[in-house]
Amino acid sequence: MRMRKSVIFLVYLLLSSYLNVGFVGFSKVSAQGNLVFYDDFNDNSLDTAKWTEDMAGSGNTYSEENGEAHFTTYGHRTGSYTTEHAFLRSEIIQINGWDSVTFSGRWKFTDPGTAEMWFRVYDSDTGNYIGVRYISWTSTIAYDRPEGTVTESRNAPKEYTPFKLVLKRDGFEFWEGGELVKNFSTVGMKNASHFRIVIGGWDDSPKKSHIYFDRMEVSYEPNVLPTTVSPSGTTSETHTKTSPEARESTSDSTGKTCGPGVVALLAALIAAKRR
Ligand SMILES: [Ca+2]
Ligand SMILES: [Ca+2]
Repeated sequence: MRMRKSVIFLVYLLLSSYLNVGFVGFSKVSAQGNLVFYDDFNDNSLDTAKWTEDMAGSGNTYSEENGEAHFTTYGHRTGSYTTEHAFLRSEIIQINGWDSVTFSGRWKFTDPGTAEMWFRVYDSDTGNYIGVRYISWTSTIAYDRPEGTVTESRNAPKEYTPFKLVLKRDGFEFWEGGELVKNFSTVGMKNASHFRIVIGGWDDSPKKSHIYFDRMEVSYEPNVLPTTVSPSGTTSETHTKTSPEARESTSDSTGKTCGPGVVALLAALIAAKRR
């Protein structure tokens, strides 16, 4: 009878030991970024909590239809985008303690020829911005940053193409069609925490152009580096950023805390046998 109780207790120990391992296994750190802004434009009505229309000059319009954001631009030969454009300006997107921020979406410029298609990210506190513009009449792409604009030869996508702009503390990357197109250094946005994005375009020639955006998304990777103060008083970072794989192996090694449990189980078994 005493032996049976011991066996039941051992089974209990065994089960709790395995359950413990199971729970440790589930506590892996997510490798996903944190989504802070999203619009798929699918309800064919502008979400005015997320966007403000900014139209200048007759013939410049925005419409949300067919599940996409559609801009029509038309110019009046003023020579300045400030008086002829079709933009959507986002709400302020607040992100504190970021390691990187990713601004992504899909875009197309179905009749490039006389307009500029814009994607721009502002730091609303300083007015600094980074962004990408397709200047269709010269078949160039312009990368804007506080340190100056750089242009290169590149054609705007006529079919929907995914793009993203990844902001880091010391630069930004422009990706299109899943490929890294450009990598820039810039420190003008490194302290930004209130972001505003601008999508749309402008045209100087009296000809209608059509620009489309869809599935706009903003997500970020948090800066999770813990800091400690050493005896000398200097602050140092104790951890380098871990990859998902490294986190997993850390988690697995934590899982091995079941080791002492198994040892205790064996000791209890031996003790029970002796009885
Ligand atoms: Ca909508
Ligand atoms: Ca859509």
